[in-house]
Amino acid sequence: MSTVTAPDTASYRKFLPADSPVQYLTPDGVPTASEARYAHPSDDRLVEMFRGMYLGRRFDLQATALTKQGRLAVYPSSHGQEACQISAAMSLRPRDWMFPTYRDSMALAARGIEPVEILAMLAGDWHCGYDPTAHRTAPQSTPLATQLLHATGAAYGEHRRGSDAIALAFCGDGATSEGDFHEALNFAAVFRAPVVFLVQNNGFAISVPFSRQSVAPSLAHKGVGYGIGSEQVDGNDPVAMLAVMDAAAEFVREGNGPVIVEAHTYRLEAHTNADDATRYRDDAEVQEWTAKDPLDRLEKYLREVGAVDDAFLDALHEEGEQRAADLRAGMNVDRPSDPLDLFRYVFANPTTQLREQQALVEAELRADAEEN
Ligand SMILES: Cc1ncc(C[n+]2csc(CCOP(=O)(O)OP(=O)(O)O)c2C)c(N)n1
Repeated sequence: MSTVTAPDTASYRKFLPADSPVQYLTPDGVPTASEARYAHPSDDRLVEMFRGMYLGRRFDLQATALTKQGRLAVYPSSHGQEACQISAAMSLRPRDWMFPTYRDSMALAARGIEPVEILAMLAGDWHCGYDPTAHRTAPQSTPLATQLLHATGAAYGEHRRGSDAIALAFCGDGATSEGDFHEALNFAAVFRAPVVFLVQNNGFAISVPFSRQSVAPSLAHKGVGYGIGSEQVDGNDPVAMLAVMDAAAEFVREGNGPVIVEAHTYRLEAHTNADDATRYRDDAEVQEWTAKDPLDRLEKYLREVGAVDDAFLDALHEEGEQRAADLRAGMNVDRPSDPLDLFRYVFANPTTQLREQQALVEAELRADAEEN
């Protein structure tokens, strides 16, 4: 018995990448004349998005500060990538799956995961901090592009079980040079796994600029070669991002196979707090992208259409500060940790080396306890 149907080439032709990134708002927040390609999101939905972006940025700022206070080992900021992450989270229903990378903490927050839990792994815990099954959200993946294969497998499994759940997987521009990226896209294409692949092209893979990553017309065009739906979008334009992500999720849900979306955005901060970005890029470039801030852009639009006002923004500011204070308090509580957990939960029958290492740690812990 085969569950594989022949690709419907007509369906993915409806979702071929535009010549230039889809844009609904100029950097000044003014609607562009073009684009009836995807349905314009309602103002209510855009207000919800603005809220997620605003709170996401406050969370990001607080997490960066926590690295300086020694409460987080490392934090990869997504300052500037709010529109990409919040639109992605909003395009999913609770029963859909999300497969994030280390940089997608804002998307996790928008999915309703507790901020303290999101930061558990980055604070040095051995586990991801939250229940991946309950939240239908995989642990944040650090090995580049591996999560794309997991997402493809999970989505294909859902499809075979007859469920209508889809998966959304994030990756960066650098990850598209990994073999796993190609394997995931090709498998998903051939077996019509319901996955949305969102590539946040933020210009850099640590210090490697995008020009050393690909010479394709766009990363979205790679999808054409796999025979899947593909689109490129201005990743700092919240309206365009939500329009495209909603359409991509819908297209996938309708059984048309996977979609790849490339979001053109920019990483405004260094790769992580351990990186010095001034060694490989000019401040002028950072300033140029700061002027394309997705939050400013959406705020201008929403004020113009009368969907938000000072009272709304003041209340949101208060809420952001309260959440930041709660996060600081939560991160200042020492987590219970047992070093022997390192040896549990991995192998049913641990290897000889692991048993030896466990005995060493146990001896060290006993010695410590006797000393104190
Ligand atoms: C398989 C693998 N190779 C190398 C690394 C080291 N590494 C960590 S982040 C990174 C850059 C990734 O860049 P990109 O995919 O563009 O994502 P971004 O960090 O910009 O969000 C590299 C090479 C890794 N984590 N995994």
